[in-house]
Amino acid sequence: MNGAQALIRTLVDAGVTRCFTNPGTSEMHFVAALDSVPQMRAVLAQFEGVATGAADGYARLADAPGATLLHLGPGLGNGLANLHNARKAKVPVVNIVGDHATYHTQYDAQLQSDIETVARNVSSWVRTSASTAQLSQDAVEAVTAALGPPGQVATLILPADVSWGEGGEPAPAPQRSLPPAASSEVVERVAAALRGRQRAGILLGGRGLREEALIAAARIAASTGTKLFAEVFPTRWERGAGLPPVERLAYIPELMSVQLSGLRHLVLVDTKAPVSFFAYPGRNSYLVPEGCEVHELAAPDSDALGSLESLVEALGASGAAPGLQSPTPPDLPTGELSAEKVCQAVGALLPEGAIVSDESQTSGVTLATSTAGAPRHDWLALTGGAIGQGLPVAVGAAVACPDRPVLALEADGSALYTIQALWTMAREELNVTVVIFNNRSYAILNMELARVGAQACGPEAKAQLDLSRPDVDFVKLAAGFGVPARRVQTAEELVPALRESVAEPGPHLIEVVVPTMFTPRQLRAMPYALRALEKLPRPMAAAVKRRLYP
Ligand SMILES: Cc1ncc(C[n+]2csc(CCOP(=O)(O)OP(=O)(O)O)c2C)c(N)n1
Repeated sequence: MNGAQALIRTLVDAGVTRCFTNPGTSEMHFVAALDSVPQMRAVLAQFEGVATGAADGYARLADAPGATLLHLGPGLGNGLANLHNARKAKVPVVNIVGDHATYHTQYDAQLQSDIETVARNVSSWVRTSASTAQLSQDAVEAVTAALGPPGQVATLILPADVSWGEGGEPAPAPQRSLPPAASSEVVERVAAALRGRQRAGILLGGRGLREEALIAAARIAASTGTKLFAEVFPTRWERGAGLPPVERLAYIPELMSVQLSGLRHLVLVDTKAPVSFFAYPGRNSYLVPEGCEVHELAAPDSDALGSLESLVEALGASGAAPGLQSPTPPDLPTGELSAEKVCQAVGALLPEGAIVSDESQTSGVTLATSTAGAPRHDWLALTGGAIGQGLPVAVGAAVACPDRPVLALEADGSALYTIQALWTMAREELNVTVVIFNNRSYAILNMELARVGAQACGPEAKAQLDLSRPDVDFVKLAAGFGVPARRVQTAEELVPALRESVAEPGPHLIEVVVPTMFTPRQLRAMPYALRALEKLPRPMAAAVKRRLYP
């Protein structure tokens, strides 16, 4: 065996069976070795950001590491934004990054660069493998690091001569370590806080948003009156009819402050205390209300489910019936389409067991409500704020779950960062329905422009946030990548298009040209309205918040 063959065998034995690739010359032995280990399925992406995002999406659904094969420093660099998102998602990803042969680096040839430095920003584990004999053991360590917990990005740099060298030996699979649950002291302290009749909330993130953890949290809520919250951008949130409903924290800090106001205890499960996405002049970054005590029940490196179950026991809540979401899909919309009506149609037609990759940005603000009572589904959010994640994540999710329908809800600007993902969907015949909300604008940045207090802006500034001139034609783009597509203008066109796209195998794209959710006047008024919201008494503010962000 050469190094590459032993490496792929080792990865497969360790449970890494999907590799999203964009190779070059230095990875040719890895590519050649693929046919010798058929259990490794390689999926070609036509841009590294697609490969890295797909590895993330795969890991979210498969609960196993997604792997990538990337070409030296520039290839890894092209994939960084989605590795950043994967790091924030706390999912296991193993990057195999080819490098020049060890004796070649001294010449500083064209593709020579410091790959470890590129890798370090997103990777908790980085190593350049020094020899063919050592390579498989390095791979085992990379997988071990990626698995965590928490899941993380591990980058193994593979010099070409280490890859082609003879004498490679596969290494045995790593032992998975079981994360510890919360200690009895921590559980007792949290139980005492929740028994104390003061307003309390549990903020669930990461693995706290999976079914069993949600059921445990809902028992606690039922027996103590504690409110359940989901973090703003969940990695994988199991939700819909039959599962406990959880209120997701809002992206806009003023709305999040209203959600959290009055809490005296906030219990964290696999997440951080809430902070504002950005800093705004004169505003708090840390959003835990004053006087609220924060308790960490389960840190990301510990067992979220086990910790919640210990808390259930400590509270004597095992017999409490968890509140469950009833099936209440919205009615089908009619007439001329708006973003809100598209969200309504998605909620009305979402099939049982769907996976939703949500990068709909401003057009999707009503999705939380419109899909809350839809049949059970998984929700995958943009975890690290680096846009261009939604389509690649949908690719990875569909590779992990070929029998489940995947919906990628995409804002136009975000979709264009990694639009090549459509080609991988077509080539792999993935069951993905892409819905493009084409508002021909970076609409959210118009809102941010108003919020950061930037001075009244002129045409040059406005042009930076406008995606028209020329209008992007997503139907033609999709056709070019081999994905059947159509543009719809009315609900009567959208409804059958959605039904058919989900029912037919393979990928489909539906483009909907929608007005932006907020008019320029509403945007200008927003900072004042939000400031006024904060000055209202809590019950009134909560009522307004429910109207704005149900
Ligand atoms: C990698 C990266 N580059 C740039 C940004 C800044 N950014 C945030 S939102 C946004 C525009 C989003 O526009 P679109 O996806 O069309 O959604 P809309 O706001 O119109 O709903 C941009 C450019 C980012 N978050 N990540």
